[in-house]
Amino acid sequence: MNTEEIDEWVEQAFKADVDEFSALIAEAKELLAEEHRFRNGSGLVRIDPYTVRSVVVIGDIHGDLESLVHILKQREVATANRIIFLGDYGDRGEESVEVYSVILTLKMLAGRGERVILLRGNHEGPPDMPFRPHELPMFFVRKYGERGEALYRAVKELWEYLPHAVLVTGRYLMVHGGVPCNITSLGDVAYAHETHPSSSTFKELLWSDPIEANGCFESVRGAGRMFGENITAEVLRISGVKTIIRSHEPCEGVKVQQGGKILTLFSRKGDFNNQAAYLLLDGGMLREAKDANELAKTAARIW
Ligand SMILES: [Mn+2]
Repeated sequence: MNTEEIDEWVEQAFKADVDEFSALIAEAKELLAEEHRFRNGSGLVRIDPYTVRSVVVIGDIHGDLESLVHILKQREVATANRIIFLGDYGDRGEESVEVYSVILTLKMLAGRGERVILLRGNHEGPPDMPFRPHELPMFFVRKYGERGEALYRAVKELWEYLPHAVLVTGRYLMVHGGVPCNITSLGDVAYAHETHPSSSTFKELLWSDPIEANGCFESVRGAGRMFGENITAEVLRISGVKTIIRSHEPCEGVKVQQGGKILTLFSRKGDFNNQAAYLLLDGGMLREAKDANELAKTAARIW
């Protein structure tokens, strides 16, 4: 992809009629469903750091089309072997509908093989995990009238096929929210969507936040938990990785917590922050496992 192509996707995102948008969502859903079957229903995507040369990680977008387009136009993003989004595509930003259009276009053009990975955030959760603000349905109706409701329903169906974690073997574990307080294996992460709601693992992956303490605490969000450094250390051990990369909390692009075990990455500019960032993992960042302090230093900031 080059900048002219991306400009065309944006133009199309603004002018797409209902039928065009509906076709895009249907095609993307088919591709995502196929990838989901290929993983045997697992919500965990595995990346081998020895066969992949470069990985770009992008945090919450929340309807910030300008930041998304800025990131996609960077040469290192266009040439990356994998582009991973950490979830939360719509809501908050006025251009949520257009963000969906661009992201799904990117997904379709990348084709099979999980080159573009769209993780599930708490704003793409199952029907029994309500969240707010949720303006996406309103944005669809504002733009497309009554038929916008059907587009929104189609997008919601697509969420069911999104994976919710990425493991870069021996290096990094990526999720939207945080790590669960009571897991014994990576299989618990991989099939968290299937054990939901009898287990809270899925909710914690999508909702939780780190805290500078030990233990597990009730979250002020009313969903998920606050997880301490000892919990993170145990999940790192189970996963065989060094660092958790997540999004979910607004920050000035990046934030390091728990002695470098946690990197928070935020890729939208808006209500709570003036700076956004994305992360390029290549060379030594893939050859060796780096902690969040080292990752934060290389993160590319967007002003
Ligand atoms: Mn979130």
